[in-house]
Amino acid sequence: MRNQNRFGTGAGALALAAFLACPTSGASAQSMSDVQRIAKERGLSTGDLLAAAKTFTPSGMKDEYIIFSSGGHSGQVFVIGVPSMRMLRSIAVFTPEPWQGWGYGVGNEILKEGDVNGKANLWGDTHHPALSETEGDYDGQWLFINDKINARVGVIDLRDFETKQIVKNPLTVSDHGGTFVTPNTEYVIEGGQYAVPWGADYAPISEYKEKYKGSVTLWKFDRKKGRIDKAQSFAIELPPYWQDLTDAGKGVSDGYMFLNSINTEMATGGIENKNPPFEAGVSMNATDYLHIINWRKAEKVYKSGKVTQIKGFPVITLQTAIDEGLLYLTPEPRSPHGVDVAPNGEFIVVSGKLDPHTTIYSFPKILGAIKNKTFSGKDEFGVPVLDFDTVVEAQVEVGLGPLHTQFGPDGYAYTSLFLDSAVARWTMGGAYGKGTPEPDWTLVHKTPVQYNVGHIGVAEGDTVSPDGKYLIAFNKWSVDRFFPPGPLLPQNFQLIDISGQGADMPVIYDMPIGVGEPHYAQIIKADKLNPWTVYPEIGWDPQTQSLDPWAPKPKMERVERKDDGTVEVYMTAIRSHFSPEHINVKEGDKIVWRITNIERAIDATHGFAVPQYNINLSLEPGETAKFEFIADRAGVFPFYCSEFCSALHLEMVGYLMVEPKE
Ligand code: K7E
Ligand code: CUA
Repeated sequence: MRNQNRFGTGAGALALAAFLACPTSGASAQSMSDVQRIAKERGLSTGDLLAAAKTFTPSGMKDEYIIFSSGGHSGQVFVIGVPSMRMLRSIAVFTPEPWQGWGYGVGNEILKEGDVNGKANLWGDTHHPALSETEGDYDGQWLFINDKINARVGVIDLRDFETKQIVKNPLTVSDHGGTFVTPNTEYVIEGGQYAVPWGADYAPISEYKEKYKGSVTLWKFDRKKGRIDKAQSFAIELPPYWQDLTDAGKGVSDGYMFLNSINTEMATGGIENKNPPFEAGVSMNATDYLHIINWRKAEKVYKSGKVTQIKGFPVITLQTAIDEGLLYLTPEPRSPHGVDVAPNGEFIVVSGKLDPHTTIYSFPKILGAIKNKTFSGKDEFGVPVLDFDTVVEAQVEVGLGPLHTQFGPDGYAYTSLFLDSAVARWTMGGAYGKGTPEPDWTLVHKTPVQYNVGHIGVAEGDTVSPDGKYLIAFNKWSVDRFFPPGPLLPQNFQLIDISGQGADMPVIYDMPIGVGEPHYAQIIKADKLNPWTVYPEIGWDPQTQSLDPWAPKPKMERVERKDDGTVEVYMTAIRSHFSPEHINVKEGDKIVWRITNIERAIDATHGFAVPQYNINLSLEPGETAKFEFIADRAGVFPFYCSEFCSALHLEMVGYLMVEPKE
């Protein structure tokens, strides 16, 4: 297995010799013979050495690309550098995370926005991150991420890589077709998944067709506020097919969006009653439906007021969507996973998991079929079905279990093959960009990966201008690739060099992910990101991204007892002390504690941890935080800085003294 990604000696070795002949670390004499000796000792091929040369990133050298990866069950987002595949940080979103203090004193209100019917749900099943776009290209400003289990969307500000908002979908219980953005981030799209009655209210499953609903929600994004504006958001009712992935049109298809579905059978399972299990029930039809939605028209319909309020949320009903001509269906190979719009927006690629082809739809042909009413019929709910042969441009046999497609800059498309455990490269030659040397619509090469690849990500590969260069296979199983840390094995991100043409696309790095199962990730050019390294001013509140007038500053440190008995603490933190250091309160007091990190040095982060009260903050340079608690336990509680900020870090401490009532 291990040898399949190796390639021979020759030109590669020469290039490598030149690369390695130049010592970078000032170490003593280094020569090619040392390289050869070590390679021999470790059993490395020339291909391995070349892969190392392409990925090894010496200390201080920065990565060219940044991955924003879903954190899977961790409910977070992972930030990883490419090509080094070094994990840079996780971003806490749906799950409390103590290093960042998320849910332990900071971010508590934002986590609370994610409560479901008043109940905390402190994990997320994150699947699809979406970077904000301007004219269909990543602009490096915002990041959105869905939580499939509870139909929630998180909003992350890429100035400080922190979560600013969580919205809970009021209509549906689970989402999968999110998050995807429209080309100018007008809307964040959140498609549902498993059909339920509105709001997940009860209705017997025997009333599935009447009471269970499909839907897609368009969350309006307000760039100025950096928040989803719920008051300008709306949803569209869809048939109770399980809508799956989504993509927004761009270029020629700007204004449209496309959604897959996986249960047009409307199977309701029940293996215990001798019904076909869901797995078989939802795969009986030869085809499912690709949903084609004119979202600009939907926006007009919503703005004109032709909506029904359901669960306090405006919904364009299925009947209105049909009457207004904003929803069409067309057959697609059954049980598809990805729907991916090519860079110029002309082609839409769908893969049915049980069909070895990718199916390529032509957007101009779709428009023509809508205009000419070239329907092959209507579905049960009266939605017009566009004739398949009229709207399909091509089908390419790529291999077994095709899932997701991404695009390169040169007319290549890439599709993950779950069953083949491979990534297929095929041509849309001449369809956009420079065009490949191979003829149109041809499978060019398959690179084996280990194992069971789900999504793939090409650098900027879902934008109007893909960079190519790198592709990452997000593999579900790692089996024998790493030391087994018990029976629960990590997932495996495999980096593939796609800068070559034809069959030249070797795997060059493996990165285990042992903290949840990431699904999708987007890969952005690092120079498009412009994060702060310290907060702009001392006393900055990251939740509002503005100066907090209440933030404690030097010489303003104090403890105040208010008339209502509330105790307010105004504290500063700097290497290597807190001020004040004694906090005396009485049992039962309500404490409002404000603390500012008054450092201006990069990386001078302080922690703030209080034992027995479940409090831990992370205070980055300039940051202020406010947290509240009832001092309901009498005693002596040494609080300390939980970040190793300085040599005297152990001395960065103080005492919270809670005097008993009597
Ligand atoms: Cu797992 Cu996009 Cu949720 Cu495919 S999805 S792998
Ligand atoms: Cu501040 Cu440790």
